[in-house]
Amino acid sequence: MAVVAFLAVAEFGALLLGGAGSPLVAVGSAVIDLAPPAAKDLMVGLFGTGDKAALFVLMAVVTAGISAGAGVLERRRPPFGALVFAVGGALSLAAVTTRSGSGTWDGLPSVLGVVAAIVVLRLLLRRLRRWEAAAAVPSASPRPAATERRTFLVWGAATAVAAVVVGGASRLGTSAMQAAATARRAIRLPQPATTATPVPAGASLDVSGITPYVTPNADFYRIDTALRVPSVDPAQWKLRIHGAVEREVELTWDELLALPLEEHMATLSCVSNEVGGDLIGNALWLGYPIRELLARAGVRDGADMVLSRSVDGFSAGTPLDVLQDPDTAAMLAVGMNGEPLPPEHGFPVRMVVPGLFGYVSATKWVNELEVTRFSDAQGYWTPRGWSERGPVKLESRIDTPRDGASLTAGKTVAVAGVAWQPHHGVKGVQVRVDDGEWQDATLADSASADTWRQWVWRWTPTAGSHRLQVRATGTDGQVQTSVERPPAPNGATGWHTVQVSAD
Ligand SMILES: Nc1nc2c(c(=O)[nH]1)N[C@H]1C(S)=C(S)[C@@H](COP(=O)(O)O)O[C@H]1N2
Ligand SMILES: [Mo]
Repeated sequence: MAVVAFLAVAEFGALLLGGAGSPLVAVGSAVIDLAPPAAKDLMVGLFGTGDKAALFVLMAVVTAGISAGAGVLERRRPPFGALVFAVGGALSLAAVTTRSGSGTWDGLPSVLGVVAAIVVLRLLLRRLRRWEAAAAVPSASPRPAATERRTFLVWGAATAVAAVVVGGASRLGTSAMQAAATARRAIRLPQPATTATPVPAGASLDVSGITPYVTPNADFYRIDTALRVPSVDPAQWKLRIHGAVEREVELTWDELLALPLEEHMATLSCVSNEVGGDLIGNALWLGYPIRELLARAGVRDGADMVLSRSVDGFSAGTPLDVLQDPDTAAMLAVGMNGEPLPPEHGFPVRMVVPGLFGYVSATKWVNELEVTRFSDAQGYWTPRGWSERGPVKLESRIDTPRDGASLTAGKTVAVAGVAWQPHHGVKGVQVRVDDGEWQDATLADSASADTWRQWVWRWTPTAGSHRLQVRATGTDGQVQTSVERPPAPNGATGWHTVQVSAD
């Protein structure tokens, strides 16, 4: 058994040795691309924004298991164990070379990795056989069994350590990542030509445990299919606008920054957000209106969608009318809360479209806008079981007290949270206890109808266990539905409910 475990570590390490870590990243990405929506939902649901780490752990366990199996197989029936690695290598090669933006040499690590794995496997098995022979028939070996065993274990440990060190070092970073990081630090964003409405003092309620009105960048949720954050050097960045246009437009980073930029505060949320979930955040964006760029290109009749693409192959299909609407601040954003976009939020340039879920609008690391039609093209998630269109739904959330909280009977507490329907805005929030009458909460101010609003309702619980529920009303009079729906295919609905007790 120790032998099996040993082979597992050594072989897994040998696979890692395959250079820039690309086999793992590519296979993981292929898994993400091929996975059914239910699987994606499950991973995001179970692990939230830690879904990528979980995927890697899962892959490591599966790889270790297969490697151990291959070791045993190679021992019993060579060369079938080696063949397992060859097949694994071929799959990895396929995953790497079919990723968008892959170059000619990107397959090399997979090939080298497999060769390394097979060499290590053979070497270790030879050592293992010598040990076994020495143990079975002492005279068959020039050295005693204990020495052979030690040699085998030392070889095993040495290859494992070497593999982990090489694999780890090669994952630390490539020159492209360094270039993008250096460029980001050097950037001084221009002053906006049009500044956002200042955040009113009344937008933030003084309630402990409530979500802050503006989400700090470090706390902003991150959702994307990129296992490795794409590193884009702004000096190399270009946006191409093409498709059903009068003239193709190309825009460089310097040209974009020289345009009159606008600032706008908007809440961004993910279609995968569960009722009560935290895949939503509010930020001050700095960027240039997409409608101006579309006007520059001259949209031809018949188009109804813009397919935006990112450097890593993700795409989103956004309704053309939303992007052209002069009252919607759909922008090509370069700044987030006064800083250049953080790498994981799309540096150097992303889209932000108030009122639409991220998967149909918020393309990060964007480099292409194709003017087209919904009947001719699809965004990344549409063939994977998500709706073609994704307007954000009217929702509200209780931030405090938390589900399961123990309160003191007779002591007044703040029941508080946020409510949103970006682009329309929320005009009322109500709370009820144990299916009683709906009670009006106090709404905080907001900087625009594109952001969420905080709300609070003071409550003095009686002894016992209680159920708190919240619902919001939109500025259009729509009342948040009680119908419970899952995130797929176009966003969860239902009332957020928390259970608390008081004594
Ligand atoms: N390139 C790229 N952009 C993307 C995605 C992606 O997978 N790749 N995911 C989208 C989704 S589903 C959401 S909800 C938002 C999330 O943006 P954030 O990570 O900055 O919060 O980005 C959108 N833009
Ligand atoms: Mo999303």
